[in-house]
Amino acid sequence: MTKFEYAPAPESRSIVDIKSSYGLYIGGEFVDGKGGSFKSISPSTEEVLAEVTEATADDVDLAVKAARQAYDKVWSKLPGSERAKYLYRIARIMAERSREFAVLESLDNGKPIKESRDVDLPLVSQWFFYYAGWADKLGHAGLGPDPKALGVAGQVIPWNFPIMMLAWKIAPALAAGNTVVLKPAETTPLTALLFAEVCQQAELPPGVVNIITGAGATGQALVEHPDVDKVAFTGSTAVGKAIARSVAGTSKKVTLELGGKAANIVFDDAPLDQAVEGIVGGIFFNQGHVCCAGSRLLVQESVYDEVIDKLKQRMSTLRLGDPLDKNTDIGAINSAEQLARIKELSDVGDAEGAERWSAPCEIPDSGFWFAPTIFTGVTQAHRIAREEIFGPVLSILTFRTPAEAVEKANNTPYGLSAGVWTEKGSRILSMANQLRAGVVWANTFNKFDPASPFGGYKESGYGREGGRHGLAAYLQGASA
Ligand code: TAP
Repeated sequence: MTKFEYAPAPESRSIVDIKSSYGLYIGGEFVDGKGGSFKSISPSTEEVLAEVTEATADDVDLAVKAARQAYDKVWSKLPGSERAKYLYRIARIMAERSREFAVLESLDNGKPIKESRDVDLPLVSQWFFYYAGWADKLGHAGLGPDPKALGVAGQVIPWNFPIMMLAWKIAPALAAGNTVVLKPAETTPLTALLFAEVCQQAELPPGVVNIITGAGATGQALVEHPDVDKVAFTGSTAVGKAIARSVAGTSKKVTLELGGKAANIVFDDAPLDQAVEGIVGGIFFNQGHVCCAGSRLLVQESVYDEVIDKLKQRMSTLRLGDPLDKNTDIGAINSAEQLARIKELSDVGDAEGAERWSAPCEIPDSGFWFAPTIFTGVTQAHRIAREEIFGPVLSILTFRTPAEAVEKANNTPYGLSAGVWTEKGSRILSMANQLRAGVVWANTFNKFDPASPFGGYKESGYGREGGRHGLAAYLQGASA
C-alpha cells in the first residue's frame, strides 16, 4: 500500500501573497463590484483562500465598456510591433514569476506542483512569446493581406487549466489587436487575478485586459453582451451549446472548445512499457480533468493481459496527496461537485457490470480525492465508455483489428483527440487519417505546443486555438 504522507510545504506557500479579498480588474485597476462575493477554497484542504467578487450584469457592462474604450482609443491604433512589445513583456514576467503562479495554481486548483511548475506555467510564457511574434506579422499569416481585429473579445474559461487557458485565450486575442474581458471559472479565479497584477506590471494600457470573476450567470452576461464582438469559450459541451444558441443570429464570431472522450489505442507491436507510461499520463495527468484525456483505452486483445498487469503495477506506484509536495503524482479533485460526478459515473460503471480496480492509495481526511481507477470489461454501450467523466477513471476496451479500433474510437459524439501506440509508421499515418479527432498523438500523449493548432470535431466544438489558425479566430473574415 502506498503510504499517504501529508507534507505541508509552508516555505513554498509563502512565496505567493494571497490577499484576503479581490475586486474586479476593470480599466486597469481593481474595483469593487455591485453585487456579492464568494469564496475560493483549496480543494486539497477545503481552507478558504480568498473572498472573490461576484460580478453582476452591471459590472460586466462596465468591463465591456472599458475594453471598448481601450480598443477604440488605444489598442486598435497601435502598430503590431508595439502590441508585440507588451506581449513580450508579459511573457517575460510570466516566466520570471512562474514559481509564484505555479504554487497559487496548485493551491486553488489542486493539481500537483510538478505539473503546474513543469507543464502549465512553461506553456503560459511560451504562448505569450509565440503570439508576441505574430503581432507585427499578421499580413504574413496567410489570413489575408491586411487582416483587422474584431474588437472586444468575451472569453470564458474552465477550472482545469486556469492560467494556461487564460494564456491560450488572451495571447492570440491581443496579438491580433483585440481587447478582452475574461471570466475565469468560479472555483479557480486566483491565478487570473494575479495575472491582472502582471498586466499592471507590464504597463499594459488600461482596459486592454479586464478580469471579471463570478459564476455561470456572469459568463452568460458576458457572452450575451451586445457590445462583445467575439466569444471564446472553453468548457462543457452543454454550456457550449447554450452559448451557440444565445449568439445565433448575432454578428458575434464564436470559438467553442468543449469536451472529449479520447481513445488511446495500443497495438500489439507497441513498446509496451512506453505505452503504459502514455496510458498513465493520458488519463491521470491533472487528475483526468483534461478535455483531451485518453479516457478510453483500446488494447489489442493479444497484449491485453500484459498491458493490464503492467498498468496496475505502474498505478500502484502513483503517489496521491498534497499538491504542493514535489513527489505528488495525483492531486485533489477540483470541487465537491466534480467529485460527486466522478463517484456517480463510477458507480454506474459498477452497476452496468464493468470491473473496477483502484490504485491502493490512502485518501486524506479533508479535501476532495479520488484514487486512480480503471474499469475492465467495458463495452461500448456502457455509460463510462460514452460519457466524459473528467476524473482519474479509465475505461478499458479491447479490439482485434485496426478497422475495429477505428470504428470503436470514432464511436463517440466527441472528436477532440486520440492516441496511437505502434511501431509501424504506416499504421500511424493510416490511423491518423481515419480517426475523427482534432489531434492525434503517436507514441506520446497530452503534448502541447503553441505553434500547433488544437480543437475539436463534432461535439468537441469548433475553431482552433494555437498556431496561425488560432489567430484566425480573432480576425475579421479570416478562416485558417
Ligand atoms: P462549464 O461548466 O461549461 O464551465 C466553463 C466556464 O463557463 C466556467 O467559467 C463557467 O462558470 C462558465 N459558465 C457556466 N455556465 C455558463 C453560461 N450559461 N454562460 C456562459 N458561461 C457559463 O465547464 P467546467 O465544468 O468548468 O469544465 C469542464 C468541461 O470543460 C469539460 O467538459 C471539459 O471537457 C471542458 N474543457 C474543454 C477544453 C477544450 S480545449 N476543449 C478544455 C478544458 C475543459 P462557473 O465556473 O461559475 O461554472
